[in-house]
Amino acid sequence: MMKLLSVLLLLLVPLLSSCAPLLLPLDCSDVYSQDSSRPSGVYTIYPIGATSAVLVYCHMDSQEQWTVFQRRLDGSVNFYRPWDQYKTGFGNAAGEYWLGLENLFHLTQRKRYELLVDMEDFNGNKVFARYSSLSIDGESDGYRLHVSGFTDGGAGDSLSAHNGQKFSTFDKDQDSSSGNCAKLYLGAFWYNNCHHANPNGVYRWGADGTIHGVGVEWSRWKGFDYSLKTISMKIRPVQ
Ligand SMILES: [Ca+2]
Repeated sequence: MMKLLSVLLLLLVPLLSSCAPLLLPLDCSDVYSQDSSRPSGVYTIYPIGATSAVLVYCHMDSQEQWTVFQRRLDGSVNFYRPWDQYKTGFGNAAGEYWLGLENLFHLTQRKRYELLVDMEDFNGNKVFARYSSLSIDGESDGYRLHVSGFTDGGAGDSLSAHNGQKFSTFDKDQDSSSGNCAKLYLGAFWYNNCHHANPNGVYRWGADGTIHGVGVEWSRWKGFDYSLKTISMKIRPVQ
């Protein structure tokens, strides 16, 4: 009897362990579907498979679960960083961070996503912009942005002008300007010639026109010389 049991175990263990990777959450909607009592907070997801564990902030409610890939809150993290850091990600999932272009690429390869951009000024006003489709290409195509289907939540559309652009950092200029937009506007983004939004710009606490356009900006809402209090970019699978 004991012998039979141990043989059964020997057969079962590899079976169980080969099933385990299927349970690894790809994004926050997977985290939620495994346990719908889970509140907003930091969770581990696996955008590129079992060895790709990464911490992420999940915005959870019973209707919608969002995987945050960019978040500014308080100016505690420097976002003026080179290509390799925008590729792999940086910051703190409990605070300000960038999830990483490689993670975002793999996520948008695996599922179809929509995008929500939430933002707030220093007077407590909150608005959003929503896009019914977001994906990016791989690194060999410059992590080119594909965004469409704008819905206005009071913020206006500052992102469609960036559709089709490659991502640029100060050390990798892939923008549509003869200059270097990342250096000119002290950020990193899917710069065109150059920007209508600069969410990875310099955190500078509200209205400041000292150097044009370098703040954490969403121009259709607050213009080019108002740096937002908070902004976050998040995705969820299209149902
Ligand atoms: Ca350029």
